[in-house]
Amino acid sequence: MNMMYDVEKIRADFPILSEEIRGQSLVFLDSAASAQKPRQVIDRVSDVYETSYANVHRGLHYLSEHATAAYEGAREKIRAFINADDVREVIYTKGATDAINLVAGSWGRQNLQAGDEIIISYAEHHSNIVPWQLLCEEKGAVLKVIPVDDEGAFHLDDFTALLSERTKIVAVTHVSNVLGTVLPIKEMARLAHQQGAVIMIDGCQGITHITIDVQDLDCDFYAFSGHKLYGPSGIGVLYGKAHLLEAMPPYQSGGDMIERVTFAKTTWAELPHKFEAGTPPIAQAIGLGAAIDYVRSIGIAAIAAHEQDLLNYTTQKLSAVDGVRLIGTAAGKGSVISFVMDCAHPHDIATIVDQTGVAIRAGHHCAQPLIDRFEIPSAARASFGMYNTRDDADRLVASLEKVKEIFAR
Ligand code: 7TS
Repeated sequence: MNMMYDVEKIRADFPILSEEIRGQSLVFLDSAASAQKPRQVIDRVSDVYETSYANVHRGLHYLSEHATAAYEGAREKIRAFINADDVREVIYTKGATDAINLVAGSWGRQNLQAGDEIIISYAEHHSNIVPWQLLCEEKGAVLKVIPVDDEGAFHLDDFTALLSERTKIVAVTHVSNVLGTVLPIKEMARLAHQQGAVIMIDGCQGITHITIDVQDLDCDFYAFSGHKLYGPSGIGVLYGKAHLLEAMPPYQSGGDMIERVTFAKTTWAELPHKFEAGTPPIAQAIGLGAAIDYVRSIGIAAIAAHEQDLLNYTTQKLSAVDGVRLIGTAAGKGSVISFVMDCAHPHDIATIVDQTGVAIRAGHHCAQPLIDRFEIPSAARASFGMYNTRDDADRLVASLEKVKEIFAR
C-alpha cells in the first residue's frame, strides 16, 4: 500500500460515503458505471447556480460573460488534462455515447463508402458497437471484430490480420469495462495510420486510471464521459485532431453552431462551436473542470497505483472463494473485477450483497457480445475508484460468503 496516499482524507471529500445504506456504511464498488462526486465538484456546481449562472456565448451582460469564462476555462482544463495541442480540439458532448455518435454520424457518414471496413474489438461497450452497425447498414460498409482470448487479452497480430486497405476507421476501447484489459492503443494507432485509417478511442474507462496524452498516443479521436471522472453527468468530451474536425460536417444543428444564417445558405461557426448546437450543459462543464482539478490534485498515477493495490488484493481474496470464476485476467489489467459464481446468478449476487450495503453491478454491462463470448448469462462486477479501501474488498468477500450460505441451503 502507498503510505503517501491518504485515502481517508479523500473519502472525507465524498459526502455520499458517509451515508448509511440499509443501515450499514456504504461500500461503493460501482465506479466504472459512474463515480461518486467530491464536495469540490458539488460545491462548484451549486456555486455556478447560486452566483454566476447565465447562458453562455450570447449575452453581453456580466453574468453571461462570467459563465462563458468559466465554461471556456473548463475546456482549457480538459485540454491540458489530455495534452491536446489546441483547445479547439476539445468538443463538449453529452457523454461518451454522444461523442462516439458524433464521430460515426459526421466523420463516418462523410468518409465511408460501400465495401469499406470498420474495425472494433470484442470488448466494446454497446455505445461503440451500435453506431458503427448503423453506419454499416447505411453505407454498405463491413464491421470487423478483433477477437479476445480466454484470459481477456487482445493480440496485435489479430488486429494486423484484420487491417487492410479497406479499413477506414478503427474504433476501440482503451480499457474494457468488463475485463479490465488495457488495449495497446498507441501501437494500434501507429498500425492503423500505416494503412491510412483513422483511430477513435473510447476512453471512458481509460481516462480515470491512465494519464492521457493524445499527442503521444497520436489518436485521431478520444471520447470520454465526465461522470466516470468524478464530474457531473450530462457532460462528456470528444477530442479530435483539428484538421479532421475542420473537414467534418456538423453533427447536430441549431443555435450556437452557426456563423451566419440566411434562408438561402448557412455557414458554420469555428471549432469547437461547430459541434456544439444549442444551449450546452453549462454548470456540468464547469463541474467537470472542477473534477479535473480535483483529480489532478491527487494525481492519476497515484490513483492508479492505489487502485492496482486494491485490484491485486481483491483478486487474491476472490480467487480463494470456492466457486468463484473471474472473467478477465489479462496481464496489466485495470481495476474492474468481473466474476460469476457456481451457486448463484449474478443478479442474485448483487441483490444479496446490496443487503449488506455493498454496491456492485451485475448484468451484461452493455457488452452482450463479450458476455456471449465467455459463455456466461451475465457477470457480477466490482470496480474501484480513488476512494475505495481494502476494507471495502473485505466487506465484498464477506458478503459473497453470505451468498454461498444462502444458496447452499
Ligand atoms: N464506453 C465504455 C467503455 C463504458 O464503460 C461506458 C459506460 C460507455 C462507453 C458509455 O458511457 P456513457 O457515459 O455515454 O453512458 N459503462 C458503463 C458500465 O460499465 N456500467 O454502466 C455504464
